[in-house]
Amino acid sequence: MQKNWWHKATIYQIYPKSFMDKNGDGIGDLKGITSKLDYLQKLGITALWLSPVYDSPMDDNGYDIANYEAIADIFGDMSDMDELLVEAKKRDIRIIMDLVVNHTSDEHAWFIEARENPESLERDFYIWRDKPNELVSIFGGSAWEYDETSGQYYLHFFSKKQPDLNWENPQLRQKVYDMMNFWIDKGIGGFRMDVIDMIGKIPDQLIDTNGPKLHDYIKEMNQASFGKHDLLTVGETWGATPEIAKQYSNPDNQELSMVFQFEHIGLQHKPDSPKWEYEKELDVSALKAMFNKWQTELELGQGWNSLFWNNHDLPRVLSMWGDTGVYREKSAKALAILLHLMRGTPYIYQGEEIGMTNYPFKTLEELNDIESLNYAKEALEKGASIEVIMDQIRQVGRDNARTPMQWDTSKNAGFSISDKTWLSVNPNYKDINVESALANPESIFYTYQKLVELRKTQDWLVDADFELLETTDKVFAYIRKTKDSSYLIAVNLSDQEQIFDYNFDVEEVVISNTELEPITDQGKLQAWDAICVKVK
Ligand code: TEU
Ligand code: CA
Repeated sequence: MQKNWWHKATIYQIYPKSFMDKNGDGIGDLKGITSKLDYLQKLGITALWLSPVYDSPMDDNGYDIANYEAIADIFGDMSDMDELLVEAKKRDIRIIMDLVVNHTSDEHAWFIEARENPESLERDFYIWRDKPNELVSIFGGSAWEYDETSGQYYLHFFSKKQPDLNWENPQLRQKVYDMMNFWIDKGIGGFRMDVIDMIGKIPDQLIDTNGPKLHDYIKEMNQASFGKHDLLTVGETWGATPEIAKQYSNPDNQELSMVFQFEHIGLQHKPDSPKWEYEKELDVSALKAMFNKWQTELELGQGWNSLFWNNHDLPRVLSMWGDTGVYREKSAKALAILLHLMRGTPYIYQGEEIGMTNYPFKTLEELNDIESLNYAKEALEKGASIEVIMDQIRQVGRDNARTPMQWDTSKNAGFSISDKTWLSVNPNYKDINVESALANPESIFYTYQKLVELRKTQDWLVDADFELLETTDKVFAYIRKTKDSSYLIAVNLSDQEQIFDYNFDVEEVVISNTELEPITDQGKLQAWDAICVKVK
């Protein structure tokens, strides 16, 4: 079975607006990222996934692209991008670009032409109808927007400024592949593919995701662009089941390296409800059952998992499922150990490695995210109270993940010298920041550093089977087994002592966030204990 570099990789996601501001305008930029490469090298990560840095009016923070082959002014220019690629390469770090091809910005030249000239080639790059149907936008309201100029409606599954592309059009598809090759020729390490499961939509049949031609398009894309190169490709697929994920990631199918599946993230909200109806407590049994399913179904050679708790669309996992009080450090390490020792490629979202938390938003004025703002407007109109809305946004709003990276204890946490940053810095930055983390050998940072190192050096993390152990509710324990060795991973996902009477003979401690003895002695796990041991 062929193995690729990304089987032993850990990927670090950067949200460019919030990582590091080098020119002092209050917004992160490419030079800022380059200036922090030594830090990232110290963490040890193999590749960076950059959320979009392309030219964009920033209606959805760059997920609305006006020019795929240019850099947004706020981030710098193409020479800054080239410099980042060169400097990253020197440190053995690859750059994964965000590929947003379900839609463009309405300010993209294709859409401008399509709108102004209904006879143009570009008209058919988008989806136009005389009458809207009942499809709704993920950001609220109808998915159809009336265009005065031509008297037709265009489809937009996200904001009005994000018209959906028409993948049925072969010329459009070729233009996308050419653009991908432009980036591949620059020497990038791969693509993260935004809502890729939506490109096969059939609006007239109300099919948004997993349309009948989806996998044909992906195979065609593979052949026409990245297939000939040793790149990492990861699709964002909210509705993927293990069956679907295998279809994408089985190497024989020549589609993608892996996909992001979101089933575990679904536990953050009430079943079959919008994300805003969040769950106060983690259902640990459900979480175990889900991971068990994904870990056993996607066997090596049959498919490959991606492993993540956080991204730029999700609340901070520590605030959601960990402990932001006395057990902040310990619970952050526990969540990391639990996830990173499973089978798949782990992803770290900026700030996760120092235990950053949600932001205490109090008013709508403090927000930037179009999804939260649209939701608040709609909910207020329907009579919801602002207190309830703000509570929901504090728990699950996307801006929680997007506040500036906390580097040190200086002004704006060292993120920017400007008086105002585009989103406020979390007031807890004096306690939670990179400088303090690096100075403390017991910090969360060093647990992540160790996990990244293990991923590179321990073959069993890739090869071993996964077997869930039967334990009490709050304990998540599993065995990774190869033909010559076994590893036990046991984590207490609560702040209460838990029984753990599994009988094991420790050969070696691989990683832990605790002293091992109490566990072996008492058959118990203390609050947020997490261990990985090689067992006889
Ligand atoms: O996200 C896809 C998506 O479906 C999200 O909008 C998701 O439903 C929501 O964030 C949950 O709160 C991708 C990007 O990751 C996101 O940032 C973009 O806004 C979106 O696509 C449109 O490009
Ligand atoms: Ca800047």
